[in-house]
Amino acid sequence: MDSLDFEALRSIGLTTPMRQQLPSLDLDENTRLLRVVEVQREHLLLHDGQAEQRGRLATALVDRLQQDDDAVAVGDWVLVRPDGQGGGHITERLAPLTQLARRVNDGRGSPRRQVLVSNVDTALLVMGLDHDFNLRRLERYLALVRLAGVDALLVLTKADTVDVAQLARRTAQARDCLPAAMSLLALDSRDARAASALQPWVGAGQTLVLLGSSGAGKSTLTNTLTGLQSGQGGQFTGAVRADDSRGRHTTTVRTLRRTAAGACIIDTPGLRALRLDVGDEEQLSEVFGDVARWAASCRFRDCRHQDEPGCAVREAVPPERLRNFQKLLREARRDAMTVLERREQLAVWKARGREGAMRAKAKRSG
Ligand SMILES: Nc1nc2c(ncn2[C@@H]2O[C@H](COP(=O)(O)OP(=O)(O)OP(=O)(O)O)[C@@H](O)[C@H]2O)c(=O)[nH]1
Ligand SMILES: [Mg+2]
Ligand SMILES: [Zn+2]
Repeated sequence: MDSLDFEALRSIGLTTPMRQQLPSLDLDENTRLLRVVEVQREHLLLHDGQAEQRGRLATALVDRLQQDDDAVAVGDWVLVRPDGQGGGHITERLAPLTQLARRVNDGRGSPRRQVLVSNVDTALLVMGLDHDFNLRRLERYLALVRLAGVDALLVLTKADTVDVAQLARRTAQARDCLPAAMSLLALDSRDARAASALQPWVGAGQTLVLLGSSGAGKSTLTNTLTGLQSGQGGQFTGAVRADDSRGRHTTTVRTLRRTAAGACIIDTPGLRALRLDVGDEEQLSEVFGDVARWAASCRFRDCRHQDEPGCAVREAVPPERLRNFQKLLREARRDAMTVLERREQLAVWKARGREGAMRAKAKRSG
């Protein structure tokens, strides 16, 4: 491991807590540490801060992670051994410091956890000030980052397409949805000045992810930050539909790139559906601070703010916001149940397997 070039690795986002995991791992002089910059169907693209190479995941690693509903994602750090053909064999994944994940249906009716990205310092929630503007969706994204413990910032794009009054109105509406400490910017993603506005979050070695619906301007902003043009080494961007500002899902894979200022930025495809991963009431209450505050004034301590008399929350919180809170809460809890149940089920199967093996052994020796 002495052969690792830590300065180069830092330039692709290696942090001290991540580096501290290295001594506890099984390493030899052939092992390399690389960051996953893109996940493709057949292989992964990996980077060490100097050059890109391909790698394939060891089946044992995939299986082991799958047992915990986990998977290697863009932003992860992996240990790689040369495969003798210019590529690498990925044998280990370092424990991620953060993971953004959602629930997706696996086609057989049961929800599965899908890891979107790993090891990001900041999430940029990107939303257009045009028809893309949607506070309920924003609340959903806020819940996503809160559940993952990732700091976030709201970036309202297409500020150039709305008049001053609309800009002020929508900015204020968005502000009301955000936790007090969260920052908000309104900008034109195509404008080079967007890069200076984002300067506090795009320092060297920082990792950011862009999240938001298709057409919001994520790839446009990525290009402004990397200084690359669409198609000329930069991300492809695509026009939105005129009637509803919807994008056409131009970006199809998550890709990590470096910005001109030395940060790592992960551009993602617009999510068609964002179902929350496991969460609890306390985490969601941080996103809906007003609900938690008013709840203290409800007549009943266990008020669900549904039809109870003397409910202060129903009095104070806009009904569509309250409905969204309750919906997100149900979603996060329901999935928490299924994960727990699945874990228990797995433990039972394992125990049965062990008992069976023991009985077979006893039979053989008896
Ligand atoms: N006027 C204006 N146009 C913008 C702005 N941001 C993005 N656009 C345009 O909006 C369209 C969609 O932008 P993209 O960057 O491709 O959107 P995206 O979020 O990457 O979309 P997907 O890859 O489909 O998820 C493009 O035509 C951009 O030029 C902005 O701030 N102002
Ligand atoms: Mg895109
Ligand atoms: Zn209440």
